[in-house]
Amino acid sequence: MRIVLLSLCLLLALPAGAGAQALGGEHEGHDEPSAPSKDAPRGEHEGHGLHGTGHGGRMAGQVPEVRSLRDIPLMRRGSGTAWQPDLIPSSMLHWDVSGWNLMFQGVLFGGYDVQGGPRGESALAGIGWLMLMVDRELPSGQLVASVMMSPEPFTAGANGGYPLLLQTGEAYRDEPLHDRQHPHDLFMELALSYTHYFTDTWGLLLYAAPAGEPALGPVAFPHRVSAWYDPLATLGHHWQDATHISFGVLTAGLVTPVAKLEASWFNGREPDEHRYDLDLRTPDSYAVRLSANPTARVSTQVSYGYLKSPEVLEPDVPVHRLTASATYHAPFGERGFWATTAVFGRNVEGEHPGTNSFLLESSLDLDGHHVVFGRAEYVEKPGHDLVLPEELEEGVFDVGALMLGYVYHFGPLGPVRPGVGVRGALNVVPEGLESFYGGRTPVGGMVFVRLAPAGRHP
Ligand SMILES: [Cu+2]
Repeated sequence: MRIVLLSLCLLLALPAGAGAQALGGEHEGHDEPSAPSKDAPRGEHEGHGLHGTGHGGRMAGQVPEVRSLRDIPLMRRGSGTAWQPDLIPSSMLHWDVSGWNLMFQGVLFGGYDVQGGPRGESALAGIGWLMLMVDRELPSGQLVASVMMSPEPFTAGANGGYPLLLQTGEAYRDEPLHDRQHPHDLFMELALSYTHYFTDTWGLLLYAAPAGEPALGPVAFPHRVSAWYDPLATLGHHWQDATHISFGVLTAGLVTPVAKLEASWFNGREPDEHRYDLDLRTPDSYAVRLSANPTARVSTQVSYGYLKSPEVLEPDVPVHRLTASATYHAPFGERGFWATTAVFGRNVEGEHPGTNSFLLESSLDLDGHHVVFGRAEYVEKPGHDLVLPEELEEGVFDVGALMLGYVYHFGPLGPVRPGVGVRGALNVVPEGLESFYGGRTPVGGMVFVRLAPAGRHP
C-alpha cells in the first residue's frame, strides 16, 4: 500500500513540477508593484485575480519583493500566525475605515456526505468558517485583530461530527470519535497581535488569543488554498494542524521579511464536545516553529510541540508533535491558480512508539470557473484511536486515502462566488481491518454547494 500511495504522490507532484518549469521564465516576486490602488474602487483587486495585500491597503496586480517588514502582505498569515506564500488568489472583501483596514474572508460548504461500509454513515452537513480581520499601521508597528467563527456546531455537530471514514481525534460522550470529524468550535479564533518593527528588517511579533493557534504545524487545512475547495477534513489532522483551535495561546516571535522564529505557550487540551464556549485552562504546553518564505510563491515551516495533556479521556498521556511542510503557489494561465502543499506530521504519545503522517494535496483553478483538486494521505493510526476491540487497541494500522474533487464556480454574483462540487475518496485499510470497513478500499464522498467571497477577475 505504501508503494501505491507513494507512486500516487509522485503522480500528483509531477504536474506541479511541470507547472513550475513552465512558469519559470517569469519574474518571481521581482515585479514592480502596480500603482497603489487608492483610486480603485474599494473591494476590487487589480491585475490578474491575484493580489498582495500590503500595508496601508495597497493592492497590486503582482506581489512585490518583500524587502522590509512593512512590505509583508497581511494575507501571508494563512491561519493564526502561520505563513502561506504571498501570492494568493483574491477571495476576500476589503474596506478602509478611517485608517483601519477591514477584511472579510471565509468559505461555507453545504451538502450531502456519504461514507460507505459498516463504519460509514451519511448525513447532511454544513462546514466552513467566516473571519473578520482588522489591521492598523502604527508608526513603528502593525496591530491586527481577528475574529473567526464556524457554523459547524449547528450544522455538522450531530452525533459528535460529520461522517468521515478513518477519521479520528477528540471525544464525544466519553468515547473517542472514530470515522467522524468533530465540528470546529463556534469561536475558532479571537486574537490580537502586534508586530513591532525595530528596523526595516527585523521585528518582534506578539500574539495573544483566548481562542487561537499556537506556532505548531502548517496553515491549518480549512485555510490552505490547496484545500480550499474540499469541504472535508484531512485524516492526518491530529498529527499536523489540529491545534489550530486552542483555548489560550501566547506567542512571541522574531520576524524578518523572509523568516520567522516563534515560540508559543498555550493550553494544549483539545476542545471538548461543547462547541459554543471557550474551554480556557492554564497554559501547559509549548511549541516552537521556524518559517521561511524565500519567494512570493513558496512557504515552508518546521515545528515542534509538546502537548502536556491533549486528550480529556487520557489526561496523563503527553504528546510530542513534529511537523514539516512546504507550500507552492503559482498563477495558472490568464485567470487560474495552482496551489500545492506537502505535510509531514509525527506524534509520539506517552511511551508508545511514534506514528507518522504524510499528506500531498493540490488545487488547480483552471480559469476562475473550473477547479480540480486532490489529496493523497498516509497515516499510521493507533488501534485505540480507531476504537478497535481490545486485542487490536495496541496495534498501529497503516491507513491511506486518495481524494479527487471538482468544483464549478458561477458568477461572481456581487460579492459572492457560488459553486457546486463533488469529491470522492478511495480509502485504503490494512488486512486486519477488512471486517470493520467491509473491505480493503471503502469509499466516501460528498456533493456540495460552496460559497466564498468573490475574487475580482479582470
Ligand atoms: Cu480542525
